[in-house]
Amino acid sequence: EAGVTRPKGYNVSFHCNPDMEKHHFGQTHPMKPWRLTLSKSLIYSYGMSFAMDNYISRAATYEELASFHATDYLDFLGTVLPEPVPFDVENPNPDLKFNLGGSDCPLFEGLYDYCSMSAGGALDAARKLCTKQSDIAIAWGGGLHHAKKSEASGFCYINDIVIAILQLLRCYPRVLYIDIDVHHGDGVEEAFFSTDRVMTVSFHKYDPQNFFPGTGALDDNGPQSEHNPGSHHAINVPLNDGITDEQYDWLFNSVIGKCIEKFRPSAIALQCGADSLAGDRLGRFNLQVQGHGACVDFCKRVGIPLILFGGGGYTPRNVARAWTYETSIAIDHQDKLNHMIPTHTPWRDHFRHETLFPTLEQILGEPRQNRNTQKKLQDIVQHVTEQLRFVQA
Ligand code: ZLV
Ligand code: CA
Ligand code: ZN
Repeated sequence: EAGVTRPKGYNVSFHCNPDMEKHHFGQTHPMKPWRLTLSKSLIYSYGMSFAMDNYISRAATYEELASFHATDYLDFLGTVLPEPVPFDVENPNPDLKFNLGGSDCPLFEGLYDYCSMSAGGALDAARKLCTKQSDIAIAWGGGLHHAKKSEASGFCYINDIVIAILQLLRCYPRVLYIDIDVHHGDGVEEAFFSTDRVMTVSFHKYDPQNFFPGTGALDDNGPQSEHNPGSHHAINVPLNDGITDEQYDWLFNSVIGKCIEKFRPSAIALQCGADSLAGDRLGRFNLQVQGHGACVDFCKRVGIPLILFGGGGYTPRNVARAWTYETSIAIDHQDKLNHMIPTHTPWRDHFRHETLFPTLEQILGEPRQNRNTQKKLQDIVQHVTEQLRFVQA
């Protein structure tokens, strides 16, 4: 395609599975797997596939899922049928087995396939970094950071991130996990509580009574003991509504800059949940595509292997804009984007009523009042600096 040349700098691989995108959580559920189709359609319409290695990912095997998950959980996940849990007047809040079948984590047709395809893409991406065939590997179908060893949580059933990081640990001594989804990355944090080979950092809206999952306070740094090598390796950045690009950029640079200096990671895993964008159906922040993408750009500039995951994101057109912009950063085409005209209007004319072609940079939604003071942000950086005194690479 004219105008698209292979960048000299980085080898980028793109991992997706169109079969994953066909699944439905249910009419009213905010998680829409077709946002992946919309994102891909926008990415391809800019010709970006010509600057990357494109792979249809396979489904992860049972054994691969079992590298993190308990087998009784996997066995149940593989056999449950998408029957609605019958309503029982005697017991209106049934104890769900493995938290499966409620309104956050419904049972739907093909659930096990959906989960294993999400994990398969993440795992394929990690393997490309291990073999050094890619410098940056993209798995927008992954990023399901709430899933626990034996429990589904917050729209997540299988923790593809944990599985992919376990793969990275086979060939890299230390992995820095960064989570810019608006929710706390609790499942990934907990999985690596007891190792000093993974440092986890989550930026999120924190309001324990009113915002899911309610964990991730500034001083939540995991189990602290002299016998736990993982002590001080869980970092949390709790935020209030309405944080702006400028504040987020300053915080991200300060916090991640210090983490890299102290921890000296050999690879970075970045969860790019797009629900931290302004206008997100479930989100609370005021980030624009530029501010969200600046995190990807920062991580890329570190110059070590980088895996990009998707995650949350509940206003599909904004999700597609962010992940398209971030794909362009990976392939070093972000400066050209403004001058490029996509070859077709994406799938189902989802953008058509906005403009003839989607403007990547103008996202939908009213800004929220910013409730983050500069003082609070400085306190966060101060606390992180103190935590990192205990860390050595
Ligand atoms: O973006 O849900 O608040 C990664 C991710 O981080 C809750 N869940 C739990 C705690 C009590 N429940 C409420 C149950 C609600 C069930 C259905 C919704 C339906 C319509 C609109 C919004 C929600 C909803 N659910 C909003 N927030 C929740 C959270 C889970 C958030 C998961 C974020 C996942 C993919
Ligand atoms: Ca987060
Ligand atoms: Zn989220």
